[in-house]
Amino acid sequence: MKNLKAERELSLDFLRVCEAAAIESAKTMGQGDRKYSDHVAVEAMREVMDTVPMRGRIVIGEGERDEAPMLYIGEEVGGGGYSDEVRESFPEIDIAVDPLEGTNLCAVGANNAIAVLAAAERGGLLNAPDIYMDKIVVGPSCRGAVDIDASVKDNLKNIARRLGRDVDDLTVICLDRSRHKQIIDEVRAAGARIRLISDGDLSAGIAAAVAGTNIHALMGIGGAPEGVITAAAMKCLNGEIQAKLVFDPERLGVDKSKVPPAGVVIKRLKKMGIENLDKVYDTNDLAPGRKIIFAATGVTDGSLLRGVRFFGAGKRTHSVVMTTEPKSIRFVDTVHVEGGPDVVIRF
Ligand code: VTB
Repeated sequence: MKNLKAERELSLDFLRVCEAAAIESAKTMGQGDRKYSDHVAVEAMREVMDTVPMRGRIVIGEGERDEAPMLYIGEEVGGGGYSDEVRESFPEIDIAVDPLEGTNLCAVGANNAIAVLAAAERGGLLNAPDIYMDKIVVGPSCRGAVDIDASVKDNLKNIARRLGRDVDDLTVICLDRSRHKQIIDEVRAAGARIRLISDGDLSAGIAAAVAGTNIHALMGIGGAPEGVITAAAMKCLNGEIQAKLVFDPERLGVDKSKVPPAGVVIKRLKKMGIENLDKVYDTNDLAPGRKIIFAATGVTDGSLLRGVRFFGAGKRTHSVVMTTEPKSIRFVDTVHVEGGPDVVIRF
C-alpha cells in the first residue's frame, strides 16, 4: 500500500518535472535556436527533478558524463534538500528523459514538440545506446498482428484486418528521411495514406497507439533512446513496439562522415553487453519494468497534447501522465497562476 501511494505521488512529481521543461522551452518557441531551446528544457527538468523524493538514476539522458553537464547517463537525481537518513527511505528509480523531444519543432514553432520522461523501478528501462533504431508501433487492437521483419504490405494487411477496415483507410506516420524511401513507396503501393513528419517519432508512436488520432502505425528509423521511452508508453497504453538497432551508414542514408563507422559502434555495443546485433526488441525488452511511469507535456500544439499557453497572469500546460500500477492514464490541464487574487481562470 505504501508503495502504491509512493508511485501515485511520484507520477505527479514527474508531471511537475515535464511541465517545467515544457514551459521553459515553449518560451523560446520559434526563435530558431534548437540548442538553446533544449538547454533551457534540460535545466528546468533537472532543477525540478532534484526535488522529487526518490533515489533516481538517469539511464537515458543527454549523453555521457563527459559530454553533458546535466541529466547525463548515470547521474543521480532526486532527494535534494532531504537528510541522508530520509533519502534512504526513498524508492530507487531509473529514469529515461527527453527534456525536449523535437528541438527543431520547437525552434520553428511546428507541431508536436513535447517534454517527456519515463521512469521505472531499478532495471526497468533498457540502457539503450544513443544510436538509431528501426521501429514499428501500433495500438492495442493490433498487438501481435505486426512483425518488424515482415513486408510493409503484410503488416498493413494485418493492421487493417484487426481494425476492421480496408488498407486504404489506414494512415502510417513516418519520419521524412531519404532512408525511408522504401517504406514510403511500399505504403503508397499498398494504397494506405501516409503522414511524413520532420521530427519527433516518439510523440508519433504514442499517437499511433491511441484510438481517434487517425494514425494507425509508426514505421521507420528514429533514435533508440526515443524507442525506450515509446516502449514505456506502450506498456501503459497496451500498445506494441518492435525494434532493431541500426548502425549501418548505408541503411541510414547519411553522410558516412556524420556517423561513427559500423565497426566502432559494434565494439561499443559489445562493451555494453549487446551481442546479438539483429535482435528484435519487443515492448518488454525495451521497458521490462513492472511499475512504469510515463509523463509528457506539450510544448507546441500536437495531435494528443496542446502546447503551453501564456496568458499574462500565468501559463496553462497540457500533459499526459500514465502508470502501469495502477493502470491509469490521466490527461492533465494545469493552470499555473502567477497573478494576484483577481486573475480570472477560464474553463
Ligand atoms: C530521431 C527521432 C527523434 O530526431 O532521433 C530524429 O527519433 C533524428 O533523426 O524523434 P535524424 O538524425 O535523421 O535527423 C527526432 O525526430 C527528434 O526530433
